Amino acid sequence: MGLYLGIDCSTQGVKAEIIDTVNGEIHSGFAINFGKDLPEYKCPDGYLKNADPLLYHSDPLMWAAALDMLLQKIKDSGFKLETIAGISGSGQQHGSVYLNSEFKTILSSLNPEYTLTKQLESTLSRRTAPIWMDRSTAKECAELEDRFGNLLRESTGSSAIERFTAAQIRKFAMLEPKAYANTAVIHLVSSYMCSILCGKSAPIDHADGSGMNLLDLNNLCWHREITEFTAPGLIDKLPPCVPSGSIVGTLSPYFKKYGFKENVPVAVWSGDNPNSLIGVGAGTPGKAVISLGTSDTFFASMSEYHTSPDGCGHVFANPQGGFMSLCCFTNGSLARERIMKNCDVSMQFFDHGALEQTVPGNQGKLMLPYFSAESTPLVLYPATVYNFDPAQASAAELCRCILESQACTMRLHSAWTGKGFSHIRLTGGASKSIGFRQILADVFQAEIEIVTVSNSAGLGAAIRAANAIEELPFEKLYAGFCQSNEYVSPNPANTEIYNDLLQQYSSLEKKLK
Ligand code: XUL
Repeated sequence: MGLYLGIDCSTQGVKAEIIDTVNGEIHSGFAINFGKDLPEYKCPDGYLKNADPLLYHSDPLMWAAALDMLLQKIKDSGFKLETIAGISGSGQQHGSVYLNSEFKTILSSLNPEYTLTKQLESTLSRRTAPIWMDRSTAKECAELEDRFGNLLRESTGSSAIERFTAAQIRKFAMLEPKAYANTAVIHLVSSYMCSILCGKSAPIDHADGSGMNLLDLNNLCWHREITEFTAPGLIDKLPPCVPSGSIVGTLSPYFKKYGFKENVPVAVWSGDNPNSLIGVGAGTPGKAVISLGTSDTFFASMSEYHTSPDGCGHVFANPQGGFMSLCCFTNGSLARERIMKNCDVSMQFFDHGALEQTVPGNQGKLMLPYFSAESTPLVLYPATVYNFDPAQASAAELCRCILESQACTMRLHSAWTGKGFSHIRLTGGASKSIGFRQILADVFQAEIEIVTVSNSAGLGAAIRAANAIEELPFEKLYAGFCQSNEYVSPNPANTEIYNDLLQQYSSLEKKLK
């Protein structure tokens, strides 16, 4: 029994959740924001600004710097890191880090007198890391689809997807063959951060590995033909892929300076969505999850393997066993913030005033909220489309419009995952919005359950660590740490209104095609 640390390396920052399996406490609130705390890396929103609207890269050294800063912050808070019995983590999915042959040697002898950044600088064979927001690989996706067609979706759980790692690696290998040849190992954000903690190159877990278009979900091994086609010699540059419950090393002596004891076990890291599935206690089939973060995601544990017919949804290995579905809506909080900014209104108005001044269904006002390229449905170039004149609409109408439109797209594009869920767990920053909770309950005709910890990815990582290291059953950990404390029921008076709105949304979307 003890304390387990879950580190969440997300798009906009790095956070920690610590669970105490003895007394059931959760220690939260340790966070580093890339824009605010590490401005020298020039990633105010977590990525480097680029003139190309399809290109989104970030700086892997910034993630390492944030790890040092986070642990220092925890230590400075007076929390005793020597009490930590095990660690795991969570990374934004799909991002890839390219490292040369020095990586392993340098990791094995990290010097606590220097920062991680200083020591890792020379290990990058590609200075920047493409992240999940990148859409610059349409050509490579077309090549993968031409070569493998349906096999790609049936084997890897997803059609060729721009932000997934296969297309990103293929583009790099084609455009920069020398730098690719100089790459000894390609990590995901999760396995890169895990490697730093363990002081050796760490494996990728099956769940995060599923977001690469390279893992054969039939046998949970890298798919030989797909890796061979993606880039020469790729299979030798990929770390091993292991079950999400694996212990993959012990904490590098470098981290003793923060107060950790020796040989703390480290469980393999995973992606943010698989970790969130665990962090909200939904690792077995029954409940769906909506996570309202930088992107909005809808996911659920699956009772049987089936893929998304429109090619936008994904199947990943589920950290608790079996599979999970996932639909990613890139324009999540980004679109909500844009509307707030355009209307010059505060969060308070967005959530309360706007909804009180308007009626459910908003008299049919809808928009396609593609302020940046969208993953579901695939829209490569930003395009906001309204079925009314936004210049004539009030701020209240525009605010209701974005929330109802986002709920409609989530409902329509998640239909393939299962036959309607009667309970949906809500997590992420915007889950605090009372108004959005009711709209989601009404549009999905489901009971919405709000979980207490909003950083479900970090919590999921801590729970996975406790499960892997202490062998505590997931059900027991869910009962202790993943309770929901608020519930919102659908309002039957709105059923018809939202059924109509869903049809109207679907017609509007067809017009864009
Ligand atoms: C999922 C996806 C995002 C990232 C960042 O496919 O691209 O949700 O994991 O959170």
